[in-house]
Amino acid sequence: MTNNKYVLSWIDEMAAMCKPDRIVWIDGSEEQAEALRAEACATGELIKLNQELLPGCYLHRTAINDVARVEDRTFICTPTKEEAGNINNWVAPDEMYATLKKLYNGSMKGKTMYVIPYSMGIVGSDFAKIGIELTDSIYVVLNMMIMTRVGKEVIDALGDSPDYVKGLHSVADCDEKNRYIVHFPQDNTIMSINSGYGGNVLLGKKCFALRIASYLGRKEGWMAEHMLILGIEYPNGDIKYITAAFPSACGKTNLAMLIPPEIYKKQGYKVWTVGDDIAWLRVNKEDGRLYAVNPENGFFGVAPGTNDKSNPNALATITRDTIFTNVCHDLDNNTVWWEGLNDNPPKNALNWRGEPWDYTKYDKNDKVKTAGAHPNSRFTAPAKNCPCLSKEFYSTKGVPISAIIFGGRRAKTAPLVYESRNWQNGTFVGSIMASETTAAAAGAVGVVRRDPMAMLPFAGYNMGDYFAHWLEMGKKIPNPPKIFNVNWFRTDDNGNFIWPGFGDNMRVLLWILDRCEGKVDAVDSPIGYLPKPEDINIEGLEGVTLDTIKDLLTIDRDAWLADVENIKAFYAKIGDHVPAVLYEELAKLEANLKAYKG
Ligand code: GTP
Ligand code: SPV
Ligand code: MN
Repeated sequence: MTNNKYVLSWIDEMAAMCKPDRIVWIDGSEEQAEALRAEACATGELIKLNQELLPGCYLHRTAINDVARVEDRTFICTPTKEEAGNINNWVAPDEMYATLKKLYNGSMKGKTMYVIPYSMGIVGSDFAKIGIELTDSIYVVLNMMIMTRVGKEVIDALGDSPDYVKGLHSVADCDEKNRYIVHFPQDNTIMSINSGYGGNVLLGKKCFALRIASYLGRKEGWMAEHMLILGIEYPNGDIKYITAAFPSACGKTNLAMLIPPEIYKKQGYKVWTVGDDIAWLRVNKEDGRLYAVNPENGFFGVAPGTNDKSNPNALATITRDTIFTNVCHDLDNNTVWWEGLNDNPPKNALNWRGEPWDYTKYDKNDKVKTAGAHPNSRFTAPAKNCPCLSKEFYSTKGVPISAIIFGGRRAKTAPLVYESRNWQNGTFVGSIMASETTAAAAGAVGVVRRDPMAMLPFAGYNMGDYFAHWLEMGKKIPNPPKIFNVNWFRTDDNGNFIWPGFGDNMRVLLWILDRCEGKVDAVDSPIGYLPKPEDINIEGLEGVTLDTIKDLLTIDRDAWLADVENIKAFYAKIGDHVPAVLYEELAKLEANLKAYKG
């Protein structure tokens, strides 16, 4: 498909190591994809679902030991440890290449090596970057064909340039102990082995579009962030755009596709989705604003909790041409199910492991064992299926960003919303983000950890330098967005969420946009500007009163002071690359809190 000598010699080298029986180029055609689906169904890798109810939809199960990203097996192999920083796992490149070479040796024997040329961003646009993934998994090929732009036009756009990201993936034995997700930023190279799961193997996503891209962004003066992008259309037709960084499984897909509450819908407000997971951001020379594109072409979303009330747009998106991973298989009608879809769990079903499933044994305290669908089960669906997809999704220029929002899952401490004082203070607010861990990564769930800018597992270099890059970018944006922090997840004494969330988050977004326009006042507080409680519109909200909002906006001085100590320890762990101005911001926060009477 190409004469590009850099590409051809690299493929030769990788094939000599992995020893596949054959090499097949993916051209992006529907005929080829259909043949691969048929082959995967024949081997059991995919299950064809009810084509009347779910046209073009398939089910896949990963190995039981392989259901989430593996942060402790993810490495950033820069020449020096200092470049990767203390937060990332690091091994010297030569040593890591040697380790991997042994594991890849013959790992594709008896298999096919698929060559997937793909573009992150619209092929040939200024924002776009090209990658080639080599993989022995049809599941990966079919997912990449949904999540990215794949095929002949990409390799044609590359021409004879060496400027592409090399990605090698092999499922090998799916051996947990030898699972590696490795990045060599200086070599534009990603190597993944012994996994077949999502973020570990769809190399265009977290590996390229965040880890490698964040490294490139620092070098080239732009940003790669774990952010959704959405547009809010006002009744007069104006559309304002927001990006929001929340950690994995903390609500990006849901916010990106939200349906406005009735009171706004009837006035003519609309919400448009540009992206649900990753944003690439550049300064626009003409108006000096920050512009965002979504480099992906599909959604790899969390299935559990998705239903026609929480996210009807997602539900509509996944009714066709979708691959479901690790959900429950309803055998009576050959469809899929997951916890939170509805109150009718299938009676004759297989759980995510493929075993007969008894819904009456479901225990929400032990979901992994007793659930029909794995808590991190997912759908892969084309963006074009989404009923609220923004027409700007197809724009090569991106959308101008009015507000950047950070947010985490905090049962206590963080208020519903607050505004930072300026870009530097906003960078600080992002750097101190914390969230309870979720099932999106292997390990304990529900533990509060600091997750700066939701990038803890995704920054491709030293976290201190990443903060410095944020501060540098601020100096390069003549008209920067305002920066906010939100928390939809405060709970009451019984552990119930206080704020209704989902579509009603629009009420908070509108306050944020009003602040950006200078249309509404705010109250100064030790942590930043808070809304006046009456400025959060609660019209039409059952069970939420002005007192509820007041409660959601309280600052618990002692809890915050405890957080300050935790932040100090976290900054110390990141090490001496943390910019001095962030320590100044931290000192200001501490002084403000100590002086605060509540
Ligand atoms: P990744 O794809 O892992 O990056 O996740 P994400 O940030 O896109 O998260 P997603 O929107 O898929 O939401 C994850 C979980 O949070 C789902 O179970 C949702 O039901 C739940 N969730 C999303 N938004 C809200 C909200 O506003 N309130 C509450 N209480 N739960 C929410
Ligand atoms: C996340 O974990 O943030 C995801 C899913 O979006 S994965 O692609 O597995 O990283
Ligand atoms: Mn994500």
